Amino acid sequence: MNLESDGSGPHKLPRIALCGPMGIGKTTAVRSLCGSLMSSSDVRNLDLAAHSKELTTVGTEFGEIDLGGGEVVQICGCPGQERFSFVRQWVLSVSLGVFIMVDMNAPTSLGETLHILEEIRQLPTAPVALVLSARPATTEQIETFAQGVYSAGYGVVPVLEADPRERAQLLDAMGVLVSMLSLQSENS
Ligand SMILES: Nc1nc2c(ncn2[C@@H]2O[C@H](COP(=O)(O)OP(=O)(O)OP(=O)(O)O)[C@@H](O)[C@H]2O)c(=O)[nH]1
Ligand SMILES: [Mg+2]
Repeated sequence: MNLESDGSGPHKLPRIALCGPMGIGKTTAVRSLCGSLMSSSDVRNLDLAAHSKELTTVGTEFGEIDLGGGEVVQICGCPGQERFSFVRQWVLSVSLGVFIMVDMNAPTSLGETLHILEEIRQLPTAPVALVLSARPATTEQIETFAQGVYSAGYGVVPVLEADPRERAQLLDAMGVLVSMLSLQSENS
């Protein structure tokens, strides 16, 4: 497997972005995957109306993981608050792949996902996108969600399930994304 980097990372590593709403577990996932090998940009959360958690991400956070066979990727967590959407848009523009993390139980999840897919579609070089169902969801919920994405005109976007606290589940999802990227680079 040989992923082509877009050359924009500090070490020219292929970059994979995590985005999704406040509190879905982006920082948690970067920490699960990268442990202490990460830079964080969390500060005290002053928007307790949006989410009651203590900390929130206001910049970007970066970590690295070795997927084996010498394949190292950079993971980049975005801030979830919509006032930092410009940060997300920048991260998406310099990433090869993106996980859109969602809670299928939230009524806003489809709209938020379509919004991010539209941002991705507007980019000159769009990253490969996958949806990560980050909270327990039924098969029916996942199918309805995937159908909603398809009906909105964004094609077949794979929906995978992973708990942001579970490294093994995240690595499985990462493996699927890396396979998709490899296929894309073979076909281009
Ligand atoms: N129940 C549950 N809680 C989770 C899960 N993943 C993360 N959490 C908790 O949810 C909270 C939010 O986690 P963060 O990782 O800070 O969320 P974030 O997406 O980075 O949020 P912002 O940076 O504010 O956009 C933390 O207290 C986590 O412990 C999960 O899968 N299930
Ligand atoms: Mg965060």
